[in-house]
Amino acid sequence: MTVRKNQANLTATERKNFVDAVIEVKRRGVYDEFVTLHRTRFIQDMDPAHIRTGHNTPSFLPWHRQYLIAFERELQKVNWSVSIPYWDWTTARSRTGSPWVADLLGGAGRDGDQQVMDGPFAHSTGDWPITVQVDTHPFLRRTLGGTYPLPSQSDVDAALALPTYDAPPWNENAPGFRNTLEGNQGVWLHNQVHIWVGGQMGQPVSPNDPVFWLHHAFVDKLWADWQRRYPNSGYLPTGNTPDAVDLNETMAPWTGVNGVTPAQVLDHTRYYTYV
Ligand SMILES: [Cu+2]
Repeated sequence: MTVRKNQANLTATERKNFVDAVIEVKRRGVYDEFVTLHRTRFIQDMDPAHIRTGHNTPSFLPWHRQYLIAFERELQKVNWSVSIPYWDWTTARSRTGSPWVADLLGGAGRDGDQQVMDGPFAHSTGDWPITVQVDTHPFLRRTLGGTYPLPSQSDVDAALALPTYDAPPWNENAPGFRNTLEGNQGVWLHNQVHIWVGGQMGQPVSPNDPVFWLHHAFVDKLWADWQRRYPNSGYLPTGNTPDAVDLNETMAPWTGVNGVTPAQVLDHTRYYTYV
């Protein structure tokens, strides 16, 4: 059984195993397929010609849950004991503490070009060339900080207090839990964390930074917390919604016979648990 842990509680061995597995998935060429998938999805989600399935839409949470499950499977092909840790940014708020340490993700980028200079994903290691990108920089970039701080526990509590999953118009203007957690309503939550990390994390190619997985694992955990708090509030919409993925509709790119619907991933304990 896969158990996802708070990154702050990983042992030195667990940190090393996670980092080694991420680098091996990159070496196999599979990591960059995940980056490309996210970029393609993100760009299509901004295009009115496509039904959104990953961003600014109800399936934001189940889409990313499935995306993390698929990535975690790749890590476990390398080392069965590895899972995706989560970064609780309501408590781990320092620019220099874990996960921004040399034996996990490395730290902030340097002044000027924002290049990450330490840790396993520094360009100088040779293990982390950025090939799926929006600019010409071949190195991982981060700022860690900026105009606005990381979201706080009270920001999270305000989102968790909303008992309705989502509502019309099912987009970035919708009231409800999903859009508030995504960070389009009121305080920026999930979106603000992308902006705070900066560099590639602020772009459609955000999975280039391995912190993407730790951030989205925490967002996924918050959804799981919300699901436990409101057992009678299910995923919405449930049917006949032309501009959104309904409960039993597949989410691109997981379509066809082996497609994945929101309904199939609502119970995360079929795949992993959080401690
Ligand atoms: Cu995200």
